Amino acid sequence: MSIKTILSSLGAAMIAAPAMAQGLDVVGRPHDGMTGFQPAATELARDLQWLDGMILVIITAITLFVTALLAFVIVRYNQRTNPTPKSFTHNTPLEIAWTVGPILILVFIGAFSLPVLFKQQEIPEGDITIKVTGYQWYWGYEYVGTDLAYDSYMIGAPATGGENRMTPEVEAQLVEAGYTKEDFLLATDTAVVVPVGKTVVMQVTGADVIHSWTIPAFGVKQDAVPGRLAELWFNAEREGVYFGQCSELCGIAHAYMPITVKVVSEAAYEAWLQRSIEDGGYVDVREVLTN
Ligand SMILES: [Cu+2]
Repeated sequence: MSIKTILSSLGAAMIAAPAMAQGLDVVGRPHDGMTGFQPAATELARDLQWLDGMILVIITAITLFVTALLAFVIVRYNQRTNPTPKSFTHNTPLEIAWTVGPILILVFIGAFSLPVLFKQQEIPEGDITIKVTGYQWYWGYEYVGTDLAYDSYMIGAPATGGENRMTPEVEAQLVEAGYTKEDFLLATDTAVVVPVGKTVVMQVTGADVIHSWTIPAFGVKQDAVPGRLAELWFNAEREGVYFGQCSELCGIAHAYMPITVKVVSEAAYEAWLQRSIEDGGYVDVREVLTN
């Protein structure tokens, strides 16, 4: 094969690469300089984002009310305008009002927040159960009921030949895996693969110290405590790539154990699971998406 042929086929491969880069949109990820929530990809996330908005309205109203009261008192009852203040100490109707008022507000908030909390914490029957174990500093996944188990390291972590920092080699690995340079600190070598529209139960535990598994766009977060098996659940409504990060300070490389979840069609999931079980380990999900 001539140099020219090699070069042209390399070029063709590079042009083809972005098209099949992921086969999936990156939906759930943080963006520089932004605040607020990632797009909600589950009912749970929608619920808690709505709750956040509702409580923000209440907090804003209370803050404005208290600020207005303060301003009124400063203007109306300063030493100049009110040289001889009254000297009473109690006002029963007022005290009842400022006790009952907050109680009513808290009961109102509780009436909306408790159902959301229960929905998160009452774990439904899962279509798929995945056990996740936090290690210093990576995640291990087991597809319960199958032999499939694999670890998941950040691309650029020592286990993938990196040094937890951005280098040209790490950038090349990211691109190879279908990500971009901007996905450094988020993208992992393997991913949790789940089907869209199915109830997934994650059993969460830790092997050494406490870690915490989260996907913000799913509205889920659960401490991974050694010796305990906690559970969370989600039902992702949209195919795509979702990122999370270990959320319990767990040692020196805590910042370098992110989480990647790939939500794919049911058919792609079945094909991926089958291939991975046959191969005895994680198969890149792009192989079943592009075929
Ligand atoms: Cu951690």
